Amino acid sequence: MRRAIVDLSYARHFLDFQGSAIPRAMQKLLVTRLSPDFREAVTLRRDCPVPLPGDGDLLVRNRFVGVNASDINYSAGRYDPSVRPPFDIGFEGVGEVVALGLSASARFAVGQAVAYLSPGSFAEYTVVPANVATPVPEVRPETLPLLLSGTTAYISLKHLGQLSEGKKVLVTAAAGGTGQFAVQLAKRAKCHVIGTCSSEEKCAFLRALGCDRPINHRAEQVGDVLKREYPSGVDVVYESVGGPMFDVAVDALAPRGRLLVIGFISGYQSDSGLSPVKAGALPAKLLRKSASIHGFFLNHYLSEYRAAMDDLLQLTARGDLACQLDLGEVDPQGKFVGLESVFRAVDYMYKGKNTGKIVVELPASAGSSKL
Ligand code: NAP
Ligand code: X1H
Repeated sequence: MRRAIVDLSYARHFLDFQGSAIPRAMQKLLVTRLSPDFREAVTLRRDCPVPLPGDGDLLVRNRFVGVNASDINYSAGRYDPSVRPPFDIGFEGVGEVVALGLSASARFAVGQAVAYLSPGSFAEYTVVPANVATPVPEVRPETLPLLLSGTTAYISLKHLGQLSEGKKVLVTAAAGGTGQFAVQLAKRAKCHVIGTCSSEEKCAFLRALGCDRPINHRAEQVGDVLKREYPSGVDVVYESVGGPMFDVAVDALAPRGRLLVIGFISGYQSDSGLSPVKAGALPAKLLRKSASIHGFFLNHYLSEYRAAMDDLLQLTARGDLACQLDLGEVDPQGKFVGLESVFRAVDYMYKGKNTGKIVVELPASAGSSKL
């Protein structure tokens, strides 16, 4: 059922935003059956009603949406096993406010550019609680990598990393959406940074970020490099690949080393979602080195989110933090434009093709029926 309109001025905005009416119908991606195979789980619907914002909400017209490794954990129903399809998908977006509820109008206005982390961004329009939206100076894709990928690196390293000058930090999937920030933040903490990736082009990107020792895992055995060049081990690992890479990382830990489990992307596409880690040997390995493993899930650190986002925005505004986007320019089928290209962008990520954060552009002039 459509929610009641709470305020007449807002009703006027809703009907007529800068001369162009908000459509009645829109496109969105919907999870229609649970599966880690994104194409199997997700359907593009063209005839969905544009939702109405409640009192504390914004209605955002999405212009750029972020693709995340965990979109397939979400489409597999792993986030909340009690939720049944159909449900919305997409974690984050940047766009403009086109309508809003009365109490949201204290901080926002129609036309305001916003960035947000909230479910349901793979849609032309998304209702976003005003308290999870960040006002931004303009609708630019460069804010997107900070929202989930940047804050994950920032909060996990700050709260669990215990970084200090001279520590050796290993970042896996270092040239990806979140890895790029882990590399730069560890460099800002004056650490020595080793980063894994899958190509010479990504190694060059990592060098440009300040990474001291990029390792192309297709050209060199990561475990061999670490044993040879870092015989006393690494102090901190930012680990998001899982499988054999996780075992390599555990073996590389220095005495009192810390391993942050950020993810295990190599396991997400399998039905169980479980990573083939040799967990049986872990207790002895950790005890022998007084080493620690820390799981990290951003949703459990939301109290730290606002401060992290503010700091990241300042760092990028000052030019002290690079924010690499991958809009699909080098994909043979071209840039990721339109909701239908989210499928292609997920494939691209799982083929290991991306450098930086994958972003899909949603053109302003999507054709839907007007009110
Ligand atoms: P991303 O790093 O931009 O892209 C994934 C990268 O992982 C690829 O470019 C590729 O890099 C590698 N890769 C892809 N498929 C792989 C596979 N099957 N096996 C091994 N490596 C593979 O993705 P992201 O969205 O930023 O996510 C990166 C990791 O961070 C994921 O594990 C994700 O779950 C995690 N994460 C965790 C949180 C949290 O709250 N804990 C939040 C955000 C992200 P290479 O070139 O290096 O092979
Ligand atoms: C309540 O806490 C959680 C935490 C993670 C609930 C679900 C998950 C989840 O589905 C995730 C997840 C979320 C974000 C991310 O970046 C990586 C991962 S990995 C993962 C998961 C995968 C397979 C499973 O069997 C269980 C969790």
